Amino acid sequence: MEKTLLIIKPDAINRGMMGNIITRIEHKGLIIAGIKMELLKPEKLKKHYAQHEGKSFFDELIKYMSSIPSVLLLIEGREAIAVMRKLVGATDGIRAEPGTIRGDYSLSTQNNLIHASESAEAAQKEIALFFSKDEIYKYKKMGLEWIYSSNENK
Ligand code: FUP
Repeated sequence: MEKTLLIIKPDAINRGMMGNIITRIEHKGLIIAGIKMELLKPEKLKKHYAQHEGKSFFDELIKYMSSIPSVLLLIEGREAIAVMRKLVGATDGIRAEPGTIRGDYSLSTQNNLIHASESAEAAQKEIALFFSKDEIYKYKKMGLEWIYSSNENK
């Protein structure tokens, strides 16, 4: 099973979307292996968004992301990284497909509600940045036999 890192961002918290977003993830059948609220510090955010350092939107992005707490999720499932990227949709809410989280609820590139790791390498780095070992739970979730076939579950 693959793991991916999600951030429910400050705009989603302020707009009361936290529950809705978590419900979509649960209804898809993904497992929540870690969940916490954290006021993300600029230093940590600068590491997370290092690839965007120097771009015109960078300072504003760090300011917005550190303005109020976010909710961090560690999600597990078959091809969880690709599945979550699809559920999240394109970066700009205006271009994101209807049915995706951003496509349904965002009209912005910055205020786009949620982050999901873009690759296995990014997921590994981001999980290590945001979760300590004792915040990650391994448990047998009931009902997985209804989510996956017996082949897929192996
Ligand atoms: P995504 O992987 O879809 O979250 O998008 P990116 O990694 O390209 O961008 C990360 C974040 O930077 C976005 F979620 C919002 C912010 N951003 C802007 O504010 N303006 C831009 O033009 C591009 C990205």
